[in-house]
Amino acid sequence: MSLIEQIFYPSDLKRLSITELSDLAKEIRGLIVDVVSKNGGHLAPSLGTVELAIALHYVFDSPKDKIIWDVGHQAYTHKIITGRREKFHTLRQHGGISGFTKMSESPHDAFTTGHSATSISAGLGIASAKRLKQSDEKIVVVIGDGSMTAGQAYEGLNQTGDIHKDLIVILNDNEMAISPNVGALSSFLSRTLSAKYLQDFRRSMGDLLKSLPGIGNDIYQLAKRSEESFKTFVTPGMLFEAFGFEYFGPINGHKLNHLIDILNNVKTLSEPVLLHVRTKKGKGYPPAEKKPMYFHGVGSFEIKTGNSNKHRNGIPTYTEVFGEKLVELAAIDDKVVAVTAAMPEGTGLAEFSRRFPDRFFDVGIAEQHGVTFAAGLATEGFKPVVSIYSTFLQRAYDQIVHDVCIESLPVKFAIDRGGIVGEDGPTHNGLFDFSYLRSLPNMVVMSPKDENELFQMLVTALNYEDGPIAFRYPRGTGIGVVVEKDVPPLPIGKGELLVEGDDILILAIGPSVYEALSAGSILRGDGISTAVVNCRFLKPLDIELIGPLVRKIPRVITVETHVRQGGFGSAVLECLSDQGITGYSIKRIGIPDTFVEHGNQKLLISKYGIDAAGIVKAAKQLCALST
Ligand SMILES: Cc1ncc(C[n+]2csc(CCOP(=O)(O)OP(=O)(O)O)c2C)c(N)n1
Repeated sequence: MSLIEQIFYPSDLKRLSITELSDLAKEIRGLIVDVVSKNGGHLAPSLGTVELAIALHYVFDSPKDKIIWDVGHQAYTHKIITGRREKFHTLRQHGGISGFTKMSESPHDAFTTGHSATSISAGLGIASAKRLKQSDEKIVVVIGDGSMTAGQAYEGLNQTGDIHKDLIVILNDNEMAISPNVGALSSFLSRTLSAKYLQDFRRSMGDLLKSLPGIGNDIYQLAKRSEESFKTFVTPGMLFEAFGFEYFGPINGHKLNHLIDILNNVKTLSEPVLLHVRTKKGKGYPPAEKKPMYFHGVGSFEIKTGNSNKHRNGIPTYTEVFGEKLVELAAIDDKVVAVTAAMPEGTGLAEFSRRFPDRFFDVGIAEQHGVTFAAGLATEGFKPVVSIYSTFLQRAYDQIVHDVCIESLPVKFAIDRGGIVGEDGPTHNGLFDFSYLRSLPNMVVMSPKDENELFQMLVTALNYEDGPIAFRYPRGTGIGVVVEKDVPPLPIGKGELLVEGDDILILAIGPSVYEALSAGSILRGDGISTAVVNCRFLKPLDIELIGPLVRKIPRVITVETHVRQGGFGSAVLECLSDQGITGYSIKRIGIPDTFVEHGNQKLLISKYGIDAAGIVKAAKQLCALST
């Protein structure tokens, strides 16, 4: 029997020798590669933490001791050795194992994660609660160097040092976020080599000074004091020591015996500890070691070559269209600048960064800072395009309100991954942006029905100088329409009546427009005359178009890939009410008051009835109600 088959829970690990644990690490890597090659997932991050996860569960006693994985995308080994090996083949599938740590999935998942840099705050909260309860469990947090670029990490460190709780923070340093890590901190962390030279130098200087007769020891003490202050300028420990942490490392995160020894040591300490561990992203699977960025989060692939299994149908993704067109527009307008928060590839800005390095800003995993930074650029007459996924922009809400909207600064928000994203699940779905943006004074909000309209909205945004403007588009490929070479800006606040009809009025926005068009054809086939409107603008809503249509066709359906509360349907209701329009019946199609679980994007859209079939069903119910 293989070793992995003998491991159900962490207690099973504790019976193995170090050599057996190393063999187990190999088997675990095999399982991870096998499952991710079929289901897709965060391969490179999880391959980098195999030994770390084994060592942590070998030394600590989960779930009594708490292990918190920041983001949670690197926790596949943790899942495999905490009771989920047999279900691991369902990773990221609907009803299967989540791709992130999730409290409702296992008592070993001490905190639900998905967004970066929450782990220290959560860990400190748990540690503080444990001490109030006078219990002595250990709390361990694992956070990547990429996530250490996020401000929240420092808010957590700051309080930990201040209240001096015995929290163990493990810095998993692989010099990468999704792309190579950015910022002053990342170069600071990699100064280990100079620190090592310094240590050697210090040792030989000390020996020399102490050997001087008479004054040698005094000079040595003096030198040691000044060297201490010098040391702090060059070692990565400086920062964490300043926060009140005891710093250890850096150590090799793939050497199980070292990891286990040092974890056993730090376990005995009762103060804040930062253990700096060096790991290799993609470790053990050559294609991922070679291309850690590609294998950070990957779709299904062929194990032998690492090549993607996805057969592209030639239709570009929304992200690709956005990235390509932004480059074209930036080439003719040098005021266009782009801002991303550690996701140049994911947001389609990689080519922009190569073509216009001076006008490209990767701020790190710092969405809040990125938005205020863009506001600063806008005050100087630039046209900042802030491209952030819908779910991560939630982080920067106050900055949008306070730093952008109050002064109506012309910042352009390109909001990718709006709607249901699929396998990444509830932490990553972009289902709240309509409601959080449309409530803000001065903000214009658009959502394109297809990739050509995305281009039109980008042009509209770059031409709009009166204030902030946002356009929100989904994950995945476009509809397959031709993307024109040149388009004029859209008139602000104007929708379009796509199909006339008499019995049912479908008001849609974003990619739901095509579902509405398909539903319209089906309904017409059933003798129900259906009008379809592409609203385009959530704010301002085109009441001049919608009002008379509702009066004429008082059976209304609104469709959106967004929660129903506060979204597009709500905007329509509010608008009709404000106009004093009554006497209509309405069905709002969208996500009910729930978090949407992980699973295939199409499957979930259909599950929640946001597709043509769901619209047809709602239309027939409306017709039945009013006949
Ligand atoms: C707030 C937020 N912004 C962006 C992301 C997208 N994201 C997921 S992992 C990641 C990089 C994290 O780097 P690091 O912490 O070093 O972990 P690694 O993947 O290198 O193990 C990013 C930017 C996120 N999860 N949360």
